[in-house]
Amino acid sequence: MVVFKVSRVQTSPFEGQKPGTSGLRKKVKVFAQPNYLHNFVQASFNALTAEKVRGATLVVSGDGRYFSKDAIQIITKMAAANGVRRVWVGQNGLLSTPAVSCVIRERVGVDGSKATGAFILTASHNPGGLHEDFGIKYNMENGGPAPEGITDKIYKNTTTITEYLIAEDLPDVDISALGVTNFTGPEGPFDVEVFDSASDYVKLMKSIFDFESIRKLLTSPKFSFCYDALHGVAGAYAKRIFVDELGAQESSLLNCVPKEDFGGGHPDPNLTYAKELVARMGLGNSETQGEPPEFGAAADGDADRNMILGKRFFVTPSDSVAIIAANAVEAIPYFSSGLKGVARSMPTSAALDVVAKHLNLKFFEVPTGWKFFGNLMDAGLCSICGEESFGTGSDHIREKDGIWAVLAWLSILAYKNKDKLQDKLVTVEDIVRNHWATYGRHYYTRYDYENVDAGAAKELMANLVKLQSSLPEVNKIVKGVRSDVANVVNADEFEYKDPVDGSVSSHQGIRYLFEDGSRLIFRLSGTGSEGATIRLYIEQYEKDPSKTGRLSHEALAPLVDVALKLSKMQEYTGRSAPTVIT
Ligand code: G16
Repeated sequence: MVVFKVSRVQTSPFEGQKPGTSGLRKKVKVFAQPNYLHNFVQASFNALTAEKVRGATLVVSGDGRYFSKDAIQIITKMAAANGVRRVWVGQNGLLSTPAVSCVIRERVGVDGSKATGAFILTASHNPGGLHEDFGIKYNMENGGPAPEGITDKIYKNTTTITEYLIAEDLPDVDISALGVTNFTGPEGPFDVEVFDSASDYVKLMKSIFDFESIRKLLTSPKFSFCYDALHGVAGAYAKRIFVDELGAQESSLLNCVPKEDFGGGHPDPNLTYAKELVARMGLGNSETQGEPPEFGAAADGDADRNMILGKRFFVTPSDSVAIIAANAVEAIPYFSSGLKGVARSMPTSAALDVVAKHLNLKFFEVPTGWKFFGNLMDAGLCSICGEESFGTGSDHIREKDGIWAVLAWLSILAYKNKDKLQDKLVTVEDIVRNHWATYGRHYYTRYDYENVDAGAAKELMANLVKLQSSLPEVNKIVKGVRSDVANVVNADEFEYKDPVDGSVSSHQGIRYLFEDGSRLIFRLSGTGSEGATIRLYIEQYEKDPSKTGRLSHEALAPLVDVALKLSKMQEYTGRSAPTVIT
C-alpha cells in the first residue's frame, strides 16, 4: 500500500477569489496558475469546522469541463493532506450538480460512510475549454451550496493565506475505473472511491416520479420527445433515464456525449444557445426538417438548468415553475400529500405567487442564488421552487435539477393525457394556455448585456439607485417615454431577511414596481468570469383571459422602451442591443 507524506507549501494570496452567485468562476488560464486552485481549496478547508474535514468523506466531481481531471487529482491530494478520510469521485470525474447533492444526501459507502460535503467542479452554463471557464464551489452536508457565512469566510481566508497542505507523492488515481484505492498517510488510512455517476440519482428519480406512466407517454405513437444535453454532463444521465428506463428512442437524444469543451458550444439552455434543439422544435428562424416533436428540453453544462419547449412553443422558466406547482399534487407521487410551500427568486415573474395564493400555499421571495432556498427546505417550509434563470427544483435535493424538471413536465403531460392517448394529445402549449386562462399571464423577458465594461455597469446601477430617491422624477421619465405605461409606485433595492436564521442579504437587485403590477428589475450577474453582465428583467401581468394570447415582445415593448431610457443603457454601455434575450 502507498504511504504518503504531507507537505506544507508556502503561498501568497491571489486577488479576486471571491465566490459569486454560485462559487468561483474564472478562465482556465487563471485557475491553471501555480497555487491558484490550491489556495482556494485550502481556504475552503480552513473555513469549515474540523469534523467536516478531519476524518470526513468528501465528494469531488463535476461537469467534466476542461481542467476538471487535473483539479480532481489536486483536490484529492490536498484532501489527503488535510486529514480527509475518503474522497468519492464519480466515474471519469462526472457528476451533475443535482447528482452531487443527491450523493451527499443519499449515498452510503461500502463501509457505511456518508459524505459531509463536496467540491463541485463546474462553471455551469459558461463555455468550457482551454480558453474558456472553469469553476469550483463547496456544498454542505445538506447537499446545498455553502451559505454566505461560509463563502465569506472562504474569501477572507484567500486574502490572508500563507500555506497549503498537499500529499505531493500520492499517485494520481485512475478515475475511469470503478473501485476503491487505499492509501496510508501520517494519520492513517485514506481512500478514493470511484463510483457510477448515475445510479444514486436514477434511484432517487424513480422514487419521486411514476416512471410507468411516463413510459406509457414516451412510448406512445402520439408523442415525440427530444432532449439536448448541449454536450454537458446531463448526457451521462439522459440515456440511462430517458432511453433505458423510460423507453424513449435513442435518436431523441441530441448532444448527449459529455465533452470537455461542450463541443465548442455555449452550454446554456436558452433560445439563443440551444440552437439545434430550437430549430428541431420549429422555433427560431431556421427551417425545420419535418414535423417538430411534441416536447423538447435542454440542460446546461452541469445539468442543473432546464429549458422546456413544446412544438413551436417556448415555456418561460417563470411559468414553468408555476405550472409544476399547480399540478404537482395530482401528477407527481412525491407531492401527493400536498406542498409545504413554494418559493421563487426575486427577479422571477410572479406567476408562482398567483398559484400560491390560489392554492393557499406558503410563499417566499428570495434573492437570486439557489443557496437561499436551502434554509427554507431544511426548515420544511418549501417543496417547489424556481428561478427565471432556467432553474427549477424541489426539496428532494438542495440544488436545482434539470432532469427533475423534465420528468416533472413529462409527469404532467402523462397525467393530462391519462387514458386519452388514443384521442387528441393535450400538448405543452395547451397546458400553458389553460394555465394562463386560470391564473392570468405574466408576460416576461430578460435582456442580458454580457461582458460590459465593469466600471460602466457599476455607474449605470448607481444611477438607477440614485433615481429611486425621487419617484416624481422617475415618473416624468417614464411618461416622457411612453404615456401608456402605468406609474411607478415603489422603487428600492431588494433586501432579504432569511425567515429561518434571520440573516440579511442586501443590495440584491434594483426594483421599479408599477401600479399595475409590472416590474422592471436590474441586477449585475454574479456568475460571469470577465467584465460585467447586466441583467434587465421585464414583467407585466395580464389577468384578462382575452388578452393573454399576445406575442410577448409586443406586449412588453412599452416597458422595454421605458427600461432602456430609464437606465440610459446605450449611453453607459455603448450597446444598442442585448447579447441574449430570453
Ligand atoms: C447560479 C445560481 C442561480 C442563479 C444563476 C444566475 O446558477 O445557482 O441561483 O439564478 O446562477 O445568477 P446570476 O444572475 O447572478 O448570473 P448556475 O446554473 O449558474 O449555477
